[in-house]
Amino acid sequence: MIYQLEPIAALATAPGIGAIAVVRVSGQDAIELTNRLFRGKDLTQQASHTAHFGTLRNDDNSIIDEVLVTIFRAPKSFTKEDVVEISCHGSEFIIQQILRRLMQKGVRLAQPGEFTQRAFLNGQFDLIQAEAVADLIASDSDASHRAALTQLRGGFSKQLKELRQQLIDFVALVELELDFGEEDVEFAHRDKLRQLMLDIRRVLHPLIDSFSTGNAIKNGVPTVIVGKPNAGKSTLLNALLNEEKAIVSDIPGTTRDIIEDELFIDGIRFRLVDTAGLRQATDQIEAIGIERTQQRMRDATLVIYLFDGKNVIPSELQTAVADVRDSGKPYLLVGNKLDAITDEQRQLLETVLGEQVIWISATKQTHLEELKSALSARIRTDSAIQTGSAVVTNARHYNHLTGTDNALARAISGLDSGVTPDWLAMDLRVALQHLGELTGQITTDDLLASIFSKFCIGK
Ligand SMILES: Nc1nc2c(ncn2[C@@H]2O[C@H](COP(=O)(O)OP(=O)(O)OP(=O)(O)O)[C@@H](O)[C@H]2O)c(=O)[nH]1
Ligand SMILES: [Mg+2]
Repeated sequence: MIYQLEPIAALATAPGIGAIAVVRVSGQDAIELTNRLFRGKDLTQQASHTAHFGTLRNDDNSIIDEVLVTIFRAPKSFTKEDVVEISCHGSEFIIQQILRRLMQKGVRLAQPGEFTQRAFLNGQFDLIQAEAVADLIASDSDASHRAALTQLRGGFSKQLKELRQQLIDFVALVELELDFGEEDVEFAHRDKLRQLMLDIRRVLHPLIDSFSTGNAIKNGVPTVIVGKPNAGKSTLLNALLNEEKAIVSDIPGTTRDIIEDELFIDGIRFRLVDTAGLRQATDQIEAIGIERTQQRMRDATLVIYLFDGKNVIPSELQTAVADVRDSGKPYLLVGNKLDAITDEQRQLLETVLGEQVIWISATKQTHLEELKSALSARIRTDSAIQTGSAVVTNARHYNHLTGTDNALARAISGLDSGVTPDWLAMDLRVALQHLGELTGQITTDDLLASIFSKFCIGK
């Protein structure tokens, strides 16, 4: 069922001066109302998906602009309503005049995200896809663009919708059992139900796991540079960023606070964090700095452990590296000051450490490209990014995915311990609620308002 709501209009292109701007009108009588301002062909008589040159006029017949009007007839449009796109000259004044004239004819200004909301309500796509539209517009890196595009194309929602439908069928059977009360009947085949729940959880888990990657794609991979004082962490940060962001000196303990900036490598955004060197603090401020370093290390997705290849005690280094390894975080071991050491020293350290070291010179900027490739390789080995499969980037999705998973886990353990149908039905209903809210089959006005208000006007 397609609904045509009252006509709305907004500038669909970015505000400001441009060669062309597009004003979009959507809703009941959008074509007829636009036609009242238009001199050219009679738009109401034209086929869908056709463009027409003409002028837009004031009531006194004076010209506002020469325009190209494209018409889309319901349901073959973005909103599935009648839509008119008016391409005019990109002047602020012209755009305001056109919108003003449309208002005079009974069109109202669109709210942020209202076009997309209508598209959603008319079943153009589900909620996950609608949210992907917002992500797509906001995407500013190759990886976030790809993640949004995968979701827009249907991503994981189609599969989840199908599984939800199967689960609904089971819940109906379980609830039928409740109607029979005391009689000991079982309409819902327990083994099949169990299998279905396991299947759903199998779909959920990679999605839930992908959230940390998804979040990293969207907001940048938190990458922390740690190491002893004077290892050259700040020099490395500056070299990677190509600017003198952090203070460098030969005094150990120079950096005391967190310094952070973004770096794009192969289309992935890294959030590089320089930290205070790790050692026994000599004063209170340094102690706070070191505590912050440790916090950042816990929050990081990737750790660069940097050590000074020249001033190093091998056994100490071994212990420090073991600590990093024990933290369980993915890390890169980077040896600095390659310019100041001999090949023998380098080999000795490699033997002691027994793992791969990326050797660089931060001051001379040698092997920085190797380090960058290693960083991007570490993130790209994540299969989700590599295969372009669906990645969860949205906290709302993540919450409902985990909510579904927890409810199903409870239902399964309930099945195993032989709970009564009413308990089972309760957990299943919670799972269905989460799944429904995830794909937008269950919505509330508040939820929709909060999602679509994050869009910009004209979307
Ligand atoms: N020879 C040589 N010296 C370097 C290199 N990288 C850094 N240094 C020097 O090492 C000293 C310490 O550098 P920083 O970048 O301040 O070291 P840091 O790890 O940030 O030190 P803290 O902030 O005190 O923890 C400075 O004198 C740098 O010039 C390098 O590749 N080769
Ligand atoms: Mg420093």
